[in-house]
Amino acid sequence: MRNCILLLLLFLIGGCSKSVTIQDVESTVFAEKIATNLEAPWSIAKNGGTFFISERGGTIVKVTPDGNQVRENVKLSKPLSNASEAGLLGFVLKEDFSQSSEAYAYYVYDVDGSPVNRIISLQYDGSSWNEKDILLDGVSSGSVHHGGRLALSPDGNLFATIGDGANPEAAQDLNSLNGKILAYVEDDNFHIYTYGHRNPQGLAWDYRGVLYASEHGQSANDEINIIIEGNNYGWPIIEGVETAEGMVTPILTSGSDDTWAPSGMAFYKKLLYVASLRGQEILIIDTEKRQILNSIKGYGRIRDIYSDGDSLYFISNNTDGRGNPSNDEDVLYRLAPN
Ligand SMILES: [Ca+2]
Repeated sequence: MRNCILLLLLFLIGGCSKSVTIQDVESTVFAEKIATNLEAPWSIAKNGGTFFISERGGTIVKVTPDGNQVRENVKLSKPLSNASEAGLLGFVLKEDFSQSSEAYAYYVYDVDGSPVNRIISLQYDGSSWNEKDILLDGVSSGSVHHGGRLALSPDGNLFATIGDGANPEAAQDLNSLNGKILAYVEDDNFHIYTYGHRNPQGLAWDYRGVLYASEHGQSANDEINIIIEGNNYGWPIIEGVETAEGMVTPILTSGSDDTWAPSGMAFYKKLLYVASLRGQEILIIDTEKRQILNSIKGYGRIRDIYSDGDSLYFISNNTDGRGNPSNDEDVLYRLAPN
């Protein structure tokens, strides 16, 4: 009884956030299907009550509040690369999408048979998406590790994650854009924000505006890093818990024996939710305590997670021909709030 009173007091003064939050999380684990029959979905965007889900094959699925689901064409000036992990990847709506009908997208195409990354703006006409301006081009991307995540910072700047393109040394080369997180200020160019990354695929800002990124390690040693401009995150010199002067070690790593294959992520109620492909789960992380509190399993490989502040949404990733998924369809889910 005394413990109960103590817990209640801690709860009332907000000092028991961890256990309260776990209860909160466990009660939200029921997931509702919002869209089904997605094909290798990669990124979730939302405007009002309408979702736009990018698919790696070069389409966007629109899901309206009444549940109507339509697959829309994306007209690009180059055919998409068929390389492993390549295609239409990151996708975000511009902040003023309701007025401008513009979005940003990240895709991989081939030059002389080799994959190249490009970031563009897209103009939406209500039923299809058309390439408008090229913001970044010509980032050669090797056979794998194309990065591909796009995200808008709280102050509206576009960020992009670029993989090392299977060329590890490029991550330490400040003349290369491979193995970098880039920032773009409107009417300017992309610049290198941080470097020494292997294949980062998730970006999210916490309630204080601190940026975090997820990154695929080499066979294991997946990482969650706090991203601060100018920092070197070590790849390929260090990985996982290894340390070196002038290089940053992650706040969390899967360790040398485990693999998450982390992709998209989002903050929700001050906790970080990370999509895990190989782990076939959503990791729930307290970034201040640097702890994994819990995970949500049972939906197969997870590619992206999105929070609109009221609910969390995620997409499974069982149809892109990778791994050994336990489910065989791809779905947009909503994690029902309490
Ligand atoms: Ca690292």
